[in-house]
Amino acid sequence: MSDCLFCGIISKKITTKYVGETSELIAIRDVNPQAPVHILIIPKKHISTLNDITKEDCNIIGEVHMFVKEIAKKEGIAEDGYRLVLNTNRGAGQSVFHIHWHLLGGRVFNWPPG
Ligand code: DGP
Repeated sequence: MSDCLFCGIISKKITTKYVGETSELIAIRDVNPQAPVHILIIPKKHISTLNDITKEDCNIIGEVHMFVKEIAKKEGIAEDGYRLVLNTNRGAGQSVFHIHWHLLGGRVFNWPPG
C-alpha cells in the first residue's frame, strides 16, 4: 500500500533498525521503545487490523509466534519473560494501520495493562 509507513519500511524505502526477516515477516526496533527490548513483528502482506484477517492469513499468524519465540531467545528475554501485544483500532492504541505485534521485554510488566 503506497501510503502505508510499514509497507515503506518493508520495501526498504524507509530506513529503520532491522532485527530479522522471514519470507512472510520482518522484525524492527520500535522508534519509541516502551521497554529495554521493544520489537515490532510485521507481516509483509498489508493487513490493516486484526479485524481484517481471513482464513488464508492463519499461516502468517502462526509464523509470528514462531518468529517471536526465536527473537525472544536471541534478545535474552525468553526466560525472564516478555509480553506480546497486538493493538486493534484506535481505542486500543493502534496508530499504524498495518497489523503488527509488539514484543516487549527487559523489564517487569504490570497487569492489568494501562
Ligand atoms: P501501534 O500504536 O500499536 O499502532 O504501534 C505503532 C508503533 O510503531 C509505535 O510503537 C511506534 C512505532 N513507529 C511509528 N513510526 C515508526 C517508524 O518510522 N519506525 C519505527 N521503527 N517504528 C515506528
